[in-house]
Amino acid sequence: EESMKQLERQIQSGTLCFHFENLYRRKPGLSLSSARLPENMEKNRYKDVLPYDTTRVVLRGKEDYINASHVTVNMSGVCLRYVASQGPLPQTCTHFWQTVWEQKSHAIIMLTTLTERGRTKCHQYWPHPPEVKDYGHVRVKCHSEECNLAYVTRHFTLTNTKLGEERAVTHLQYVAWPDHGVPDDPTDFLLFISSVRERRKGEEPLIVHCSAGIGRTGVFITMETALTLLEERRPVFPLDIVKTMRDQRAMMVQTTVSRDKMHRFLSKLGLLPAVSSLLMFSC
Ligand code: PTR
Ligand code: PTR
Repeated sequence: EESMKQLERQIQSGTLCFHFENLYRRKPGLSLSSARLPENMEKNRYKDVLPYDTTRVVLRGKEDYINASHVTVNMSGVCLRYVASQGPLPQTCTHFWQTVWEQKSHAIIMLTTLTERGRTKCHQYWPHPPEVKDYGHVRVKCHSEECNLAYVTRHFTLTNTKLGEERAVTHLQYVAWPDHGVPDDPTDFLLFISSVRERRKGEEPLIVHCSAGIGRTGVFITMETALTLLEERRPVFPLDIVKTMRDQRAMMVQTTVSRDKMHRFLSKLGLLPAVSSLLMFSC
């Protein structure tokens, strides 16, 4: 395919990286005023990673703020919906579960471990099985926890104690993403993405988070989008995906890996140069 060849040429020549470095990290002209309200500052894990007012997730009720953004990728006939969020803090777990409930999500995709190199990256916002815990009006029961090498699958039942309604939610936590790096084994990561894709049903957004909700979350969304486009035999333009995301949440996708590492991915994956090229984006 012509577009694949073009993409490969852009990788080889370094122009893809060059254009990536020159993309704006934040869309000019968009305000961040809710995130900056004094009462909301303590709800932000990193004070330099804030949602735009236009795309932030607005909670029902008086306290309407969470550091999370609606991200919709709509290109070449493919439309995927996400909520990109920071890793919950102790004081924001309730808001996080309220988001899961109100957005009617079936799945939460977690791309970080709770600590990395002794530093906290995310609060444990769910109960251990078989415990039940209330987060505001959302009661969370964790039924099971199964691990394989790269990820953990958990099954939750959510009960809205105000409405008396129940819903099943799957938690998929990728645990093999090294700090300051890219997944070492691209096949692992691709497997994880396909197991996520199997859980998509209907229009409801997936909740995706890492620590800040920009680096690894951005890579995940890029990859799922690319795989879906490839399956539909549509061309993949990775930088268009990154730009679309940054128009909805600033700084999505953080850095690129060296060309060496990319070549290792290319040879490992063989048939999927377009996909592996996307793995060059890391956090
Ligand atoms: N100020 C933080 C830093 O760069 O140290 C913000 C930050 C933290 C940015 C983590 C990205 C991070 O990665 P991710 O979005 O994948 O959790
Ligand atoms: N994505 C970052 C970058 O290279 O810009 C790398 C990074 C990752 C920076 C995690 C900071 C991170 O968090 P912390 O400093 O809290 O470990």
